[in-house]
Amino acid sequence: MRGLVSMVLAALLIGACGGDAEPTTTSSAAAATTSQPPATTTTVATTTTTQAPATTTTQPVETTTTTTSTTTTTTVPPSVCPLPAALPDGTLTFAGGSGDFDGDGNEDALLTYQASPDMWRVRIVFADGGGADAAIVEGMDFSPPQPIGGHDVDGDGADEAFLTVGSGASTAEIGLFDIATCVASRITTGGVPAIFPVGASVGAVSGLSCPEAGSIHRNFAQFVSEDNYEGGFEPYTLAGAVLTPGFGDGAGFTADEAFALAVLDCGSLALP
Ligand SMILES: [Ca+2]
Ligand SMILES: [Ca+2]
Repeated sequence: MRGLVSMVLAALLIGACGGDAEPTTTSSAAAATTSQPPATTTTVATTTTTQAPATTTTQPVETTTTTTSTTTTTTVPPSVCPLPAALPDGTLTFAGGSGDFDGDGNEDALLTYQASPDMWRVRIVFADGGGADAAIVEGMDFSPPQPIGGHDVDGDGADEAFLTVGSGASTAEIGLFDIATCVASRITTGGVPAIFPVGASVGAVSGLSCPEAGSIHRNFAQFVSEDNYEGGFEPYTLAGAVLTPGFGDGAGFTADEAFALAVLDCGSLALP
């Protein structure tokens, strides 16, 4: 009996072990097959999307290069005033004045010349070629007009032209020209050409000063008694080619103070 029971137990044990071994082999084979396909699909998708944006960024750069080349073409034509006719040989000419009359930063030449026995003219020759030319109304031949130079009276960046337009016994008379768009115009006040005498005689003293940008002062003093002069200044404001007088002030001067007024005091300008 005991021998039969142990034989049955042994047979049962062998049967149990053989049944357990088979399921293990099937589950490992199935897991390996499912993990492979997803890995292949994701790699293809990523490579296709990164290439498309790269192509779109290259095109706008090419369009900007075309616009820059068009801007360079506009700087080529310069605006130059026509150069007045050359002066005939032997023309009586006074040269030596200069200033920046068109405000381009370059010194231009200022000269006066006798156009006919009773007519003098002023000429500006710009540094970049071209010029402006105008008649001097005084036109006297015994005291020829002479160039002084340029000073920016109204502070617009371009000099006004100063020249002598005549002379008294002991004074020089100064006239001014405004130069705008290739044209020189005599600066006027009260509808007539402005004239500023500079000098001193025994009884009277007069001068011209440019104390600040935008104004010009006529200074004057008259003899009253020994070492006693009375005078003052009259300010003018320049707009275009017109000087408008403002409110001046009076003062008493000693003889030394009065004679110190008898100068041209506008920047670096000096009487010829
Ligand atoms: Ca100039
Ligand atoms: Ca000016």
